[in-house]
This record gives sequence, C-alpha cells and structure tokens, in this order.
Amino acid sequence: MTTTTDRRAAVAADPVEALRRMIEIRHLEDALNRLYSDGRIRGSIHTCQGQEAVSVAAAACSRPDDYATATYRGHGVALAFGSPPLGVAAEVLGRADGCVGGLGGSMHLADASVNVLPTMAIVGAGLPIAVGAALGAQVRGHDAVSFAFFGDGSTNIGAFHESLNIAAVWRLPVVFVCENNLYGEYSPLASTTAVPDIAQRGPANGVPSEIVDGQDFVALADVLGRAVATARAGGGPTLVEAKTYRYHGHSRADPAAYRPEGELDAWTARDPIAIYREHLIARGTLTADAADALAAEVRAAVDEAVAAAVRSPAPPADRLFAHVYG
Ligand SMILES: Cc1ncc(C[n+]2csc(CCOP(=O)(O)OP(=O)(O)O)c2C)c(N)n1
Ligand SMILES: [Mg+2]
Repeated sequence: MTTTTDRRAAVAADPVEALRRMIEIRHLEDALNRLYSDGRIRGSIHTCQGQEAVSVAAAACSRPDDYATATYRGHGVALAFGSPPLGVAAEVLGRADGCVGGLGGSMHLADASVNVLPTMAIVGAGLPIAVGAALGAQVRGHDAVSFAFFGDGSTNIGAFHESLNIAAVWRLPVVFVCENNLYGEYSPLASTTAVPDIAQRGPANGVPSEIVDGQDFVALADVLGRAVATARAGGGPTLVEAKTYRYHGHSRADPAAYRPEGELDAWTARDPIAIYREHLIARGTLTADAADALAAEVRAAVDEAVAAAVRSPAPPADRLFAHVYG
C-alpha cells in the first residue's frame, strides 16, 4: 500500500511523479468545482488551477520531515506534499474520510501525516506559523525546513513583514513562497500594492529574494532547490516570488469579470502542465503516448477518489465538540 509519506517522497525522487501530481491537482480542483456547482459543498472554495507547478516544485525540493503552511487556496499544496486525493476531496465535502475528519473543510485543510500544518482563511496567518515551525526545528537542532505559501495580496499584511524580519534576524530555515497570481480577491495587484514586484519586499526585511516563472516547473525547482539548500545549511530564509495566474475567479462566488480581455488566454497558452509535459518529452523521459496514458490513469484515480469521498459518511455527531476547548 502506498502511504502518504511514500506519496510525499515520490515527487522528490521522480520527475514523472511531479507531472502526475500536477495533473492530479488540476483534475481534482476541476472535480471540486463541479461538486460545488452541484450543491454538494458548503461555504465556498478557492481553487488553484494554473498555479500547480509552484507547490509541486516546492514538494519536489522538500524532505518528508519539512513543513508547509498554505492559505484557503491550499488544496494543491496539500496534494503536492502528499495528502491523498480521497483525504482532500472528502475534507472539502466535510466527510469522515477527510484529512481532518471532515471538521476543517476547504479553508482549514491540514494533514499531520505529511507535515502540512493547518491552512488558513485569514490572509497572512500562515506565515508566522511557518516561522514558528522553523524556530521549533532550529531549537531542536533538526535541519527541517518550513515552506510558507501565500499570495501577493498577503504581502500587504503586517504578519508578512514581521515573519520575514524575525526569520532573517534568527536565520530561520524558512522558504517564503509568494504565489503572485496578479490579484487579491477582485483587485489587481497595482491597485493595492505600491511595488511592482513582491520580491522587492524581501531585501527590505533582510531576506534575499528571487523572481521566477511560476509556470515553469524546472525553473521553479532550480530556484526553490537553492532556497531549501540555503535554509537547511543554516543560511536563513529566502523569499521566492513565483509569477503565476489563477484560471478561475477568487472563489466560486467570483466569475472574474474584471479580467481584461485576452488575459486568461495569454496565461492558458503557457499552461504549467503542458510546459512540463513538453519538457519531459523533449528530453526523452516520456513519449507523448506515455504522457497521455499517464494523464488518463491519474484522472481515473482522481474520479475514483472523488466518488469515494461522495460516499463517505458525515462525521459522527459526537465529534462536533471533540476539539472545542473552554
Ligand atoms: C486579514 C484578512 N483580511 C482580508 C481578508 C479577505 N480576503 C480573503 S482572500 C483576500 C485576497 C488575498 O489575496 P492573495 O494574498 O493575493 O491570495 P490569492 O487569493 O490571490 O491566492 C482577501 C483580502 C481575509 N481573509 N483576511
Ligand atoms: Mg493573489
């Protein structure tokens, strides 16, 4: 049986697994959008189609004992770091087979078995938690690294600057991963943020920064790999700004009518899954037929997981107060 730790390690060990995982994230997010439209999901969901290369490249540079925190747009991070499709789908549906037993839902995903710490609905809230996990590792003399995933809009929050500052002062092993998807909710970046590149905010806080093409898995793995090596060797944090794009609106409530005409088309023309697939074919790792077969196989496995998640029971009523204190 494949354990979640095996799933976590597979992406780091095998370039083809990274393609498989990106397709898995895309297909599961698409399936969740359909389940939402069918009225099966309570609340809203925030999906990450178009941004898959960022979390999978980070996972490919990580060890199973490294930590990750994410945002409400965190389904992809959980899958990338090894959480299984059934656990994620069932969690979003609020079912007992979910990775938090159905009590967390989309916005509070977590999976302790792969060190994915609770993901956050509060903008910027995951950064200090990632810093705390890194401090914990440093105090224990353990060389684990902590990844903080967050959006461009989050960098206008105090917690972002506080986190970078203290991580730099204490040389904490954090990789700050900004998924700059050009929008915070319905606002284009330039209308809320005084700098064109989020990376400018790293050096201001003593944190070296790099900008990378967020649609290019190979470029991401290179930049993130160096950031991880620096953090693990005691060299402190790095801020990586990945320029990327979300194909759908902010949440299911957002048809994204504010996007300029042609913008979505320009980004889908540089789809991260297609770019990485072509890379693997060009270097002879996969044939086009093998890549097609792999995609079909992943989609079938995700469909099966989604069907199992739909069949999964609601959490027992006596679990309702299990984690409520005071
Ligand atoms: C502290 C706080 N302020 C405001 C909000 C409302 N809000 C939810 S998502 C969001 C935009 C965040 O954008 P970004 O960080 O770029 O992430 P993205 O959704 O683009 O991935 C805002 C303002 C919130 N959840 N928390
Ligand atoms: Mg954003």
